[in-house]
Amino acid sequence: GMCVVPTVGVAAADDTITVGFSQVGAESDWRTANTESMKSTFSEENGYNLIFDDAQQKQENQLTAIRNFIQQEVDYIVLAPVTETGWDTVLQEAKDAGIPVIIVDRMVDVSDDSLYTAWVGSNFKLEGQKAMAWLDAYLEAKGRGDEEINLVDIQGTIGASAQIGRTQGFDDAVEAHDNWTTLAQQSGEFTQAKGQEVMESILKQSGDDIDVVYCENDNEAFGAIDAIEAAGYEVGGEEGQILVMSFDTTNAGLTDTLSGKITLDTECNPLHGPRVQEIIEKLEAGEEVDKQAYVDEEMFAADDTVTSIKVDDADYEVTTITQDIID
Ligand code: GYE
Repeated sequence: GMCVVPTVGVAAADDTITVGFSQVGAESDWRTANTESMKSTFSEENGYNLIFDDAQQKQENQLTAIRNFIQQEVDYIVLAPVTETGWDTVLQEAKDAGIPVIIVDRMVDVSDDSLYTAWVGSNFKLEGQKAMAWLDAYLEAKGRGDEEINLVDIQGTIGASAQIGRTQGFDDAVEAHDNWTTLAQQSGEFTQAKGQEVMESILKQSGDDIDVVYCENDNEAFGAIDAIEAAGYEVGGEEGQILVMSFDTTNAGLTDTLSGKITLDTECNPLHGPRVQEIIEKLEAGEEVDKQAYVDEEMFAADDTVTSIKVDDADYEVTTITQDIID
């Protein structure tokens, strides 16, 4: 057979690019997948030295991490910001040190957008709009378009782009329907434990009245479903059941969609490692990069009641979940 000549595995020390990555935390399955994507992309074999910092959902920890990266004179700083505001000072420090900053996943809200080089992530408001357009079409198709519908919003971490956009999509849709009412709107911090706790207290107050629970991520949905079932209610898309909607399309989320516990799961793609790598490679080559780039995302429903929806005149397909999509 052929003799395969091994390529040299490790780049020369001088060529290694050092990346400091300030990660939000480990609050959700989405986050775990995102961390894995970043770690496997910025590996030694790929010519990188990754300094990874988990901020445990605290902005102050992220500020400390970024200042450490500056001290260590990393080549690039990558920031997944927990919330949008409060970054001006530390990003100015990075800029003064001449270190490019790439924002990933959630957004920063800064007065001067030269404080970061590029951002890549999801259009969270569009995710929310798509989900609520699906709900409208779904209830219509079930003959419930004129019924009084009571909704609960379990929000993400308050002030995070993913929360701001998804809550906006929810609020706008409720506002646009005279027969839709928000019964409760509270943060579940994007975690299963908090999602369950918040749902338990809402069920105690108004369990019998709830038609729809809009969870701003899958882990909150897992907690909410546990709480709903423990209180003796059924989850699902039929009248008399509590319809659960979610975001992220994690493996476990799609599994719950397949079983019908989640009626709609809207995708949020966590695999940003290669996208950030592409930005860094372009910058290394002296090429221009997009200031902001959105990722395309799909929607997965438990059944085929609704197969497409419209937001702002654009059409979006809704895929009916099957086992092979999860595999
Ligand atoms: O939806 C959630 C995670 O910012 C898109 O953060 C991310 C969100 C994601 O905790 O599961």
